[in-house]
This record gives sequence, structure tokens and C-alpha cells, in this order.
Amino acid sequence: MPDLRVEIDDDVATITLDRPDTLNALTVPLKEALLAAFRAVAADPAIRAVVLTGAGRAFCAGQDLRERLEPDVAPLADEIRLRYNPLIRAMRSLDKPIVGAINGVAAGAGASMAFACDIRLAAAGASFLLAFGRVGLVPDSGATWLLPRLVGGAKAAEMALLGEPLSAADAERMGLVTRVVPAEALVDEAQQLASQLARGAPQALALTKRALEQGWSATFEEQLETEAEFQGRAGDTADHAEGIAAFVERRTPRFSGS
Ligand code: T3D
Repeated sequence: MPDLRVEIDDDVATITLDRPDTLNALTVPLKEALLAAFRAVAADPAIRAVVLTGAGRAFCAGQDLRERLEPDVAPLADEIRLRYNPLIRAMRSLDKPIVGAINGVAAGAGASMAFACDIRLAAAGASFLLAFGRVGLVPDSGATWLLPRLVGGAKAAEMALLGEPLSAADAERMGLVTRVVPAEALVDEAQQLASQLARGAPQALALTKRALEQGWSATFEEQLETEAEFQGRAGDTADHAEGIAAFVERRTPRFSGS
């Protein structure tokens, strides 16, 4: 795939944006490759968790701004609908957890992709930057929905309107990132976290991810019902029986995904 590496180690897929000379800026081929990678991960039952990171000193600088000067470039609204929105949907609807290993600056749609991960670890020098306003655009790729829910409306408005970077340390204080780690240890730690998630009960994790997602736009009553329904489904799995057996037998459960 162009400018994208997908490495599979046991049950964890690591997806690396690989255009370091442009800070992993997103071109049409890269966006298409990313979407294809998330779809392939979704279709492969052997993969149970994903790490998303960037090569070089950046996570992703968002849309490749030079590509926008090319003659056949799609109108902005079309590009958002055709390529960005499907990519963010694929991440949010993936029934496996995504750990973002934010190795450097995450700007524009790169920040949106970081927000679309389920859990984020950040390198000490990483930052989050809603750079859209600097080029006369509005935040997209889910940023205006995801960021207020992650950090609160006031901070999201500040970041979106001022376009100033949020440091990894501040992001950790606000809970946007779980942990700040030395750059050289970041991908290893993210893969360990993904492996830990991959040892969980896949259907329960998938339903948990979906319940959290639905909860953001549901009433309390609707959410109570969603929990009841999802619990019923989780309770019917072999993994639930295995979890109880392992508890009683005082051993580590081995979840098969069934
Ligand atoms: O289709 C659509 O357009 C709609 C979708 C929009 C979604 C969006 O993402 S809009 C927002 C686009 N992104 C930006 O506006 C961010 C642009 N980049 C920056 O502001 C800065 O590069 C950073 C703050 C991210 C990092 O700054 P710094 O000083 O660490 O690095 P740099 O020197 O600016 O960049 C290093 C190289 O990467 C440089 O190339 P060069 O001069 O060494 O050959 C620079 O041009 C290149 N680069 C960085 N960002 C982009 C880029 N090239 C193309 N597109 C980029 N977005």
C-alpha cells in the first residue's frame, strides 16, 4: 500500500502512516489505503486490536495541502464526504479497540484521527493542533463532535478557535491521553496495551465500544435499555461462560471470541 505500513503481530495490527517527509500528510492514495486497512482489520477475526501511529517525527499533519493545488482535486465538501468521513466512520465503528500511538504533532484531520482512536498514548513531544483555521477551514473529520466529548466544550472551543497546540502533558492532565511515554518506548507500550486488549473477550469489547459510542447521543433511559440488550448478548457468549469458569477455577480466562 502506498505510504502505509500494516504489520500484524499475533492478534495486533499496527498501522503506520509512512510519509515522514510531509509529516504523514494525507493524500488521496493514503486515505484510500488507510480506509482499506481498517476494512481489512474489521474483516479479519484473527486481529483483535489495532495500533495507529506515524513514521518519523509526526503523527499526521492532516490533509496534504500541496495536493489541494493539483488540477483535478475534488471539491472540499466532496473530499470530506467521499474520503474523510468514511475513514472516521470505519474507525469509530470498528468492533475492535484502536490504540493511538501519538508520536508527534497531530494536526488538522490528523488530530481528528487521533480523537477517533479509543485510547491514546502520546510521546513526550507530541501535540494536538486544530490547524484548520490557519488555512481558512473549519474542523472536520469528526473533530467538532469528538473533541468536546473528550475534553469538554470550553477547551474544544479554545482549541478550535485559537488553533494553538495542546501539549502531550496538558492532554494527559485533561484525560485526552492515557499516558505520556518517552518517544522511543511509545510504539512498544501501545502494542503492549493493544495486546492486553486483545486478550479480552472480543464480543464484550465490541459491544462496550458500541455502547460508549451510542451513549454520547442517547438519553439515560435509552442507554439503560442499550446496556440491558448488550448485556443479554454478551451473556450468551461462550466467553462469558469461560470468564465465570476461570474466576471459579482461579485461573486466567482464555477468550476465544465465541
Ligand atoms: O481536502 C481537504 O483539504 C479538506 C480536508 C481538510 C482536513 C485538514 O486536515 S485541513 C488542515 C491541514 N493541515 C494543516 O493545516 C497543517 C499544516 N502543517 C503545519 O501547520 C505544520 O507543518 C505543523 C504545525 C504540523 C508542523 O510544523 P513544523 O514546523 O514542525 O514542520 P514544517 O516545517 O511545517 O513541516 C515539515 C515538512 O512537512 C515541510 O516540508 P518541507 O518544507 O520540509 O519540504 C512541510 O511543508 C510538510 N508538511 C507539513 N504539513 C503538511 C506538509 N505538507 C503538506 N501538507 C501538510 N498538511
